Amino acid sequence: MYKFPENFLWGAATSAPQSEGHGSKNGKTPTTWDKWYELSPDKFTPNQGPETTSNMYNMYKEDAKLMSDISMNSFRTSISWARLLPDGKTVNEEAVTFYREYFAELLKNNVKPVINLFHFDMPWWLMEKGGWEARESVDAFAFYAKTAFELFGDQVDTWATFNEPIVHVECGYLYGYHYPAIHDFKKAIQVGYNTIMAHTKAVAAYKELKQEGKIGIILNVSPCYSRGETEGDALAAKQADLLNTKSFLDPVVLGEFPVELKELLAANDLLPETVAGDKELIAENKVDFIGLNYYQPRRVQEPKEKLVGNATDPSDFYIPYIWPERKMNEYRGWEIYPEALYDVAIMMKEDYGNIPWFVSENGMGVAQEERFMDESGQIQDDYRIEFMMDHLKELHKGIEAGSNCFGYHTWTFIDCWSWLNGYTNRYGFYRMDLDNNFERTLKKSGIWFKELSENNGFN
Ligand code: BGP
Repeated sequence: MYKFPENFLWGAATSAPQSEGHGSKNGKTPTTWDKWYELSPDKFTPNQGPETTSNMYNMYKEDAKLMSDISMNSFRTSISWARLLPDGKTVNEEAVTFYREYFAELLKNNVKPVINLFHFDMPWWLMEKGGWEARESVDAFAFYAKTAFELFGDQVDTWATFNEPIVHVECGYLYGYHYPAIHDFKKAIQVGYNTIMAHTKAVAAYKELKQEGKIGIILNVSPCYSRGETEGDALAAKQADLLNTKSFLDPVVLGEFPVELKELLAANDLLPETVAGDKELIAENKVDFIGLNYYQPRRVQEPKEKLVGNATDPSDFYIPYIWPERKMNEYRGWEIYPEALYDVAIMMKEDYGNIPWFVSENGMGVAQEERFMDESGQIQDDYRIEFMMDHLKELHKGIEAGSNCFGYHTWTFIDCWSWLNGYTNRYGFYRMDLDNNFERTLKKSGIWFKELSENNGFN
């Protein structure tokens, strides 16, 4: 029997931009996603923009009941900044009513809300001022965070500032998957730094309010595995770890950036601009907990060509490595490697002071999932049950070894919309039928998850 600690959080995660829908109504102003879809629809899956998603804006009452039906005791979503503060300053009362009723409904169904503030959805008004490149965004975010704490702090006691901040850094400023889709390593580093400062000031605002609760951040970090054949491979893994993992985990948990990261950036003329007092703020405002999203490992090897001059891309430090023994999720194209969850658990214990943490996203995306539907209309997603079991076994091993993990959230509750992929990859415990009024139908994995949560473990 794999038993988990008492009061373990069993649930699922989503985000406002991927689940609420009702995108341009009730006072919400556009985000970069709305605008980008309007300006360049060709970048997106045809006719699958961010306007409707899973329609939770209108269906949250029945959805809270569906969560309770499968014994989810917790649920993470985010607040839409552009809905709550359409111009960055004025509170939208309709948004306040919506979120208060939404959170009340969760609580009524014994589902603890874990609320995140930013899930890739930069308000357009702020993007026009430079987005995360502009220092102004740091204080704008801190104001938004403080407003949210004051408005919902009596309902929410577990807050996260950002979801996977490295994604808006890499995808927006290096790899072209998020707006503004440019390629500029120096700007990417500045965006990452400003994001950490925005996070830090939000944590400071939370602590000043002295609310009874805790605040953290959701990161997608895992140990970097190297091809491991040469000294160059080992160095590549070390640098990948510095740039992707330690660059976020160290300041938020330990209160300072790693010296080696600063040296690496300085040597390549990539150091960001800072403001006097930043260092002290980071040192004083450490998080209470960490959420870690884990889907697949990062495997790297040394670049084929040696760096000449300053780095213009992370590939000057490391390039991806395809492990010949890898097992693939053939329905999504991502590697499946549950063992990394054990390694993550040990990393949190040994390198990060055994800070409380939870798995804030883990899941298996499947394209064209209807092919697994049985005659009764239920998706027989045994592959997803196996995926969760394999990951939970590794997590359990990490907890047995003393890692301070307090929960496991899957991605996701109901099939949802995803960025450039639209509705292609399905992850939910409930199938969503876009052709039939967003009808939700329980999958086999939802039944399994109910038992898992009720037994606080599995055999
Ligand atoms: C995570 C994001 C989510 C979600 C998930 C699945 O990185 O936090 O927002 O999209 O990945 O990814 P995808 O929908 O691309 O399969």
